[in-house]
Amino acid sequence: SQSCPDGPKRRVCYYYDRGIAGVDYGEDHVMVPRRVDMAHALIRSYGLLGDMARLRTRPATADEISSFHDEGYVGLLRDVTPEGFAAGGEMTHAAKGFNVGAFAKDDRSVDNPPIAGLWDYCRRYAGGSLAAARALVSGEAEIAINWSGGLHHACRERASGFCYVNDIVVAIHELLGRFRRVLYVDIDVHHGDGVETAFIDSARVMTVSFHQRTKNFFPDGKGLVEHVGVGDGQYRAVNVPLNEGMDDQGYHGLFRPIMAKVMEVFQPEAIVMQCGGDSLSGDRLGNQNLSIAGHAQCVRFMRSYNLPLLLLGGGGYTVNHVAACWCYETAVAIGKEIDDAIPVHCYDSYYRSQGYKLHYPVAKGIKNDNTDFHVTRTMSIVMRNLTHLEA
Ligand code: TV1
Ligand code: CA
Ligand code: ZN
Repeated sequence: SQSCPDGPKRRVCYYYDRGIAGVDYGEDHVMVPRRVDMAHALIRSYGLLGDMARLRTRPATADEISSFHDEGYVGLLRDVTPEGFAAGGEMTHAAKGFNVGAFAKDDRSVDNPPIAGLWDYCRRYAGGSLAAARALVSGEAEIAINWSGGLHHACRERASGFCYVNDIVVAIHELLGRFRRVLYVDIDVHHGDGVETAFIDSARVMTVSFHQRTKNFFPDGKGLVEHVGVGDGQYRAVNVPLNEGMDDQGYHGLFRPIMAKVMEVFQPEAIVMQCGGDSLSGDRLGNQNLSIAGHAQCVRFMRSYNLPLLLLGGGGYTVNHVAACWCYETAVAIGKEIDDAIPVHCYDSYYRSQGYKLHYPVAKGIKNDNTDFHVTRTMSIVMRNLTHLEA
């Protein structure tokens, strides 16, 4: 096969469903599913669709979703409607019990609204991750991509943090049918709590999350460096908490040695990577300072191990940044250099503020609260935990 700067080109499968683009969390909600359509439009305008096979799939079924989720919760996701919820009866009560439509404490915003087309949305983004996992299982793809997936907070019987169905857990279950050990890596700025909890006592799944851990930052109280997993999963949960303002250099100073050690001690047969774009500089929710190149360097690094790789989306609340990031990471997956100049396409006005360039500049004058002391301490605790898995 043709070579490229990061070694041989890979067989890449890509999932995109335009039924997801129109999903509306509410007019001032920060989660905007249209960013996936923006990423797709960029990917198409760069001509990258010709370098990938397109995954065409049916939406996930209730049975497939129930491989992880509670049946009562799945029933609610299927039945709840904005109108039924607004009526204020039994359905409203049931929905709130599953954290759908409930107000956050001391807060008037609803993280997980009972949106129109909710069940269809869940089935489509979970169906994409499942099809992507199956393409890796069959060997049809070496890398499979679903930017509409990566909803890492959803729990067995409740919605959390804009996530209803945990497509990641469903996809990992599928991978476990073929691969003995699966590594999960989460570079979203939030802790990957739903995935960590699902596999907290599993020896076959190792979870690693890099995330912001500052006062009141969601999900509060999760993802401490001391949280390492339990039972057979002990030392197979890795948490790398960060203060605000991490830059590319500092991030990689942690990411590379930690992931190299994880690969050495765990020896996975497949890798799932949640590529949340809210760790990028200038995000509406995150306070980190990564460039697109720095974010994508994490993908490049995991890709260099030449294992079956599932790439998923996640957070990302400054839509032009996240769309540019996922387009660039698609090119990295393929192994193709793409020009910094954004081609003329339907969303190009969104990139005016960044001079129609993919690689927008990181924010200047951001304080990096990750002191050498803090980073060295975190690194040494994580590395010491990992030595427990040495053969
Ligand atoms: C509606 C309208 C909802 C405006 C939510 C930011 C909004 C947030 C909104 C928001 C917002 C959160 C909490 C409060 C728990 C609640 C996809 C007691 C301007 C993967 C999920 C973050 C991140 C949830 C998801 C968080 C992901 N932050 N405006 N809500 N507390 N919820 O803090 O990891 O990226 O912010
Ligand atoms: Ca994370
Ligand atoms: Zn996030």
